[in-house]
Amino acid sequence: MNRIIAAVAALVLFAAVSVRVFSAAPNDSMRPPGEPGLSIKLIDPDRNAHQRTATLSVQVREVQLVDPASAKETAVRGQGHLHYQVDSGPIIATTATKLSFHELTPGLHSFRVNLAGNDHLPLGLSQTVSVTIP
Ligand SMILES: [Cu+2]
Repeated sequence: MNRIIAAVAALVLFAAVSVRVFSAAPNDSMRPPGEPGLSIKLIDPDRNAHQRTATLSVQVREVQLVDPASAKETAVRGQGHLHYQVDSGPIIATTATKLSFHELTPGLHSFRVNLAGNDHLPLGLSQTVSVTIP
C-alpha cells in the first residue's frame, strides 16, 4: 500500500514539475540563473494614442551594459549593449533599457531587441514584440 502511495505521489510530483517547466518555457526568454538573459516588455502601447507611441522596457541579466565606444569596440565577455530595430528601420545602438518610439504609422510594427557585444556582434539573445497602432 505504501509503495502504491509513494508511486502515485511521485507521478503527481513529476506531472506538476513537467507542467511548470513546459508552461514557463515558451514565454520566458530568461535563461537559468547565472546565464545571460534578455526579456522585453511593451509598456502602454495605446496610452498616448495621439503620438502613436510604443515604449519598450528591457531587462538584461548577467551582462553589464557598456557603451561600446568606451570599450574601444572590443568584445569583453559579460559586457554588451542593446540593438533596437523597428520593422526594417535602422538599428539603434544604446545602453538604454527603456526606449520610446513616437509617430509610428498606423498598422502592425515589430520591435526587435538584440543583445550585442562591444564589437556589435550579436551575443545570441534576441527578442521581438509586435504592436498594432490604430
Ligand atoms: Cu552595437
